[in-house]
Amino acid sequence: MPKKIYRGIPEREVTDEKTYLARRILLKSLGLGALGYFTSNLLANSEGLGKKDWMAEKFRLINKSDVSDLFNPTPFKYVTSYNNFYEFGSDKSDPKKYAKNFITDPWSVAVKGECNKPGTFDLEDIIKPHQLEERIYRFRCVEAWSMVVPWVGFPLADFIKRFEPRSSAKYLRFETLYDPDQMPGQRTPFSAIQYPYVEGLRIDEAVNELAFLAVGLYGKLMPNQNGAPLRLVIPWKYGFKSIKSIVKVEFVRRQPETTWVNSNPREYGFYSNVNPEVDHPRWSQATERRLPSTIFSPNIRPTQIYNGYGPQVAHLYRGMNLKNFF
Ligand SMILES: Nc1nc2c(c(=O)[nH]1)N[C@H]1C(S)=C(S)[C@@H](COP(=O)(O)O)O[C@H]1N2
Ligand SMILES: [Mo]
Repeated sequence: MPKKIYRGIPEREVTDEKTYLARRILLKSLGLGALGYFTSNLLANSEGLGKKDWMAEKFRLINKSDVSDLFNPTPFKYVTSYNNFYEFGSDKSDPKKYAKNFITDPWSVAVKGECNKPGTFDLEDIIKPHQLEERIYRFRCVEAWSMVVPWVGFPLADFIKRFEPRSSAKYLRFETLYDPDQMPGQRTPFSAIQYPYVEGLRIDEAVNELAFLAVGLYGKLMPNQNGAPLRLVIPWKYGFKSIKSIVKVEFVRRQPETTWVNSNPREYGFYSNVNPEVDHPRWSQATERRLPSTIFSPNIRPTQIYNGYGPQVAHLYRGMNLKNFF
C-alpha cells in the first residue's frame, strides 16, 4: 500500500513516550493542530447540518488543538461504517444501517447530582458556551482494533466547571438515551448488555485535559452511528468508556455501576485503561489491528500503555495495581 502523506509530513510511528512528546512539541511549533487540512471540506459540508443553524455557526469556528496527534486519521468511510453501538445492533455494520433515521433534534441533557447548578438543558445550551476544537486521537477498542479519529468537540473539564460540582462529587455517571422505538437493539431480548447504556469516570479522570465531549468528526456534525449528537471520547481507555448519545450526566459520590462491568465483571473493568500487559480473559491485548485492516494488510501494531497517552494520564493511577484495577 502506498504511504499516505499528512500535510507533507510522512507518517511515522510513535513507539515510546519520548517520541510522543517530541512530536507534540513539533506539532506545536509548526502550528499544525490539524484543522487546516479539511477546512474547505468543512465549509462545503455545513449545509449537511440541517436545521441546526446555531450548530452550523459553531462549526465555522473550530480551533486546532495542541493535544492532537500527527497520525493519519483513519479514512472517514471506516470511522463511520465499522461501529459499536449496540442500541442499533451488535454487528459492526448495523449502526450505520439502523441509526439512519435516529432523531437527535430536539435533544436535551439532564445534569444532576452533587453540583450547585443542576438542570435540564437543550443541546444548544450545552454546546453554545464552548469553543469547538478539533482533536485527532487514537481510539482503541477492547476488541483489539483501533482507529485514529479527528473529533470535533470541547474539553469535558470545561463542561463540568459550569455546573459547579461539590467536593462530594467523586465520580461522574453518564447515560445514553433509552428509546426502544428508535433503537432496535433495545428491543431484542438477546442483547449482551442492559439498557440504558451507562458509563462512568472518576472525577479527576473526567477533568483531565484529554477527556473530551465530541459533537462531530472530520469537521462534520457527528454521524448518528458514532453517537450523535453528543458523546464522550476518552482516548486512553478502551472504547466502551466513550459513551454515545448522552442524555444524562450525574455527579455522584460512589463509583457507578456501568454497563459492561455489569454484563461481565471478569472481562470488563471500571477503569479499562488501555494496557498491553493486562489481557482480556479471551484474547491478548499485546497488539492491535489499526483500521483499515485486511487479511493481506492486517496492520498489526503493539498496544501502548494508556494508548500512548501516559505522559498526560499515568499520574492518575500512580500506586494502583493495574492488574486489579483493570
Ligand atoms: N451508548 C453506547 N455507547 C457506546 C457503545 C454502545 O454500544 N452504546 N459502544 C462502545 C464501544 S465498545 C466502542 S469501541 C465505541 C465505538 O465508537 P465508534 O463506533 O464511534 O468507533 O463506542 C462506545 N460507546
Ligand atoms: Mo469497544
